[in-house]
Amino acid sequence: MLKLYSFGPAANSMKPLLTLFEKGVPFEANRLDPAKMEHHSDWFKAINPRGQVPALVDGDKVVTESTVICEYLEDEYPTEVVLRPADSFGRAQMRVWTKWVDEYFCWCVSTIGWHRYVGKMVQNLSDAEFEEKVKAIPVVEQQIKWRRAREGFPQDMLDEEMRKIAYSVRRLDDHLADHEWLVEGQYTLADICNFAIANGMQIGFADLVNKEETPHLVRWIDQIAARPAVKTMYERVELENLGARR
Ligand SMILES: N[C@@H](CCC(=O)N[C@@H](CS)C(=O)NCC(=O)O)C(=O)O
Repeated sequence: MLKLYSFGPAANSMKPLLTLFEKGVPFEANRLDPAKMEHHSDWFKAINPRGQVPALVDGDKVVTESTVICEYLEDEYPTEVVLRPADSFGRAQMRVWTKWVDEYFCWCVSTIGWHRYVGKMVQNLSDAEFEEKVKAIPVVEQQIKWRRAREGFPQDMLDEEMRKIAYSVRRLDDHLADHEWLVEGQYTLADICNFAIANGMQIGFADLVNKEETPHLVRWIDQIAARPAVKTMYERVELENLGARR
């Protein structure tokens, strides 16, 4: 059976999780606890040497990178639920949106998330305890991000990320004003991958994402949140215990 290692239904982890629920492909869910830094433990780095979630294990193969996992599932596990356009132009449009979320939208939202939550997680550690944790992080850029989160991100960096977030939600809202889904006429991986980042912004970024400023974006978020697969995903996770089965 497929095994998915994730932090649960949020951000990059949500992309393959929701894809699996939409497609109805059975899988073993392994939820890692970010507060315990389980993703930097040796057993998990043996699965993904980058020490990041999500990671999909399919027999003796490991697939990483959230959007790549979604495409892999479409290729390897075709079901009657098709999440990719049949034609090349449709797939190209879909990939413009998945590339954009991976390279732009997810990063600005992530930095503000780290500023708000990750910093607090590590501020209570002594310098020695913190350095011990940083030593276990395999990706240098992530070590830098953990340090920045602890020290406090520079204000000009936070301002720039907020500018990018405002631009991103404007771009989504403008497009969704005359499109039901991101790709014309079909719910695709583009919607899943962008929803994974945008969902919750009505609360976390309520001054930017709300019915007055971004009515189309809110309509699209609500429309996806009402899908049976999304409801099942949240119900299932409520029943799971945090901490991965190896
Ligand atoms: N490009 C990767 C990024 C993965 C990523 O940033 N994962 C985050 C969770 S959303 C993570 O593992 N963060 C913990 C860390 O880097 O220490 C993907 O799309 O899968």
